[in-house]
Amino acid sequence: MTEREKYFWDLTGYLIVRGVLSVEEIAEANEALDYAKKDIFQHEEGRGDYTALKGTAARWYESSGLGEEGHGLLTLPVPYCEPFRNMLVHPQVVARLNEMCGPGFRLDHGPQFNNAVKGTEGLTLHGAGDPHNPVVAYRHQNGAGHCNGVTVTWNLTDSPAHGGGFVCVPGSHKSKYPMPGGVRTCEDDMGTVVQPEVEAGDVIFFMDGAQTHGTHPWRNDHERKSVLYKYASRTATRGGIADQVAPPEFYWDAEVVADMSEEQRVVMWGPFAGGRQSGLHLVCAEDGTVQIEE
Ligand SMILES: O=C(O)CCC(=O)C(=O)O
Repeated sequence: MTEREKYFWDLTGYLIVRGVLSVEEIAEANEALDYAKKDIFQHEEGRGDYTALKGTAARWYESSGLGEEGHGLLTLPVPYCEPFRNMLVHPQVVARLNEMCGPGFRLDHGPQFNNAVKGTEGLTLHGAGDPHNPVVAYRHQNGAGHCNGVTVTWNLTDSPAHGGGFVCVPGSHKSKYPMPGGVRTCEDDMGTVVQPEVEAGDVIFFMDGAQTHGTHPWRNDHERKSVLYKYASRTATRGGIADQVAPPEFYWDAEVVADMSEEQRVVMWGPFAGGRQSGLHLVCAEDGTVQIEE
């Protein structure tokens, strides 16, 4: 990662690396996506009520390989899985993730295939520590930055200016104040929202969760084909099977937690960030007792 890249990444919360894939590699990946598209999930109804993001229902393909489906872009039949396995540990990604979220980074979930046709709706903006979320926050100390959650987007078709697709609010990973509603819905974005112009073969890194980001409706005649890899630093958990291994009886031997109080059990959950029980935590009440809060 060059000094210029570090500057841009730290300042804005995202980074574009141009021309990572060759014409042949782009063609191979697109062929594999055309194969995978038979399993594309099409929402029945559009999600958004917001004029600025309205469109036909979103189309995507979630493919962690760890989820209930048990399949994904990484487990497509050979040779279709190969482009996505190569992207997973591509040298251009490894070099930068070692700086961005530290040695030992790992794939937390994905890769997710974001597919859109002309008129496909957008996605409301999210992230930016709103509310503050240490699991994916950005921080820096002693000359180095660190972000627990980094998404790497491989663009396999062009996203021209004003054509929609990935958008973000540069600098929002350091914002001290809540995101105004008009920014979230893009109806009054105060000029803060940027849709980076990218070409097939370009890669976008962004601070997923730390930076405000989302999707503008797709306005291009050609399809959008983006594949998103959701990385995390070694000890951060966001998705995957973390919620399945986190319950106290699983994470510890059952007899260790068998006779514990509910409060004691709360601290015996293994680490994970999303899902049903993630909000449970302990607080000290004014009367000095320890209580459970959601
Ligand atoms: O690439 C995009 O359209 C944005 C994806 C997004 O919002 C996300 O991955 O959380």
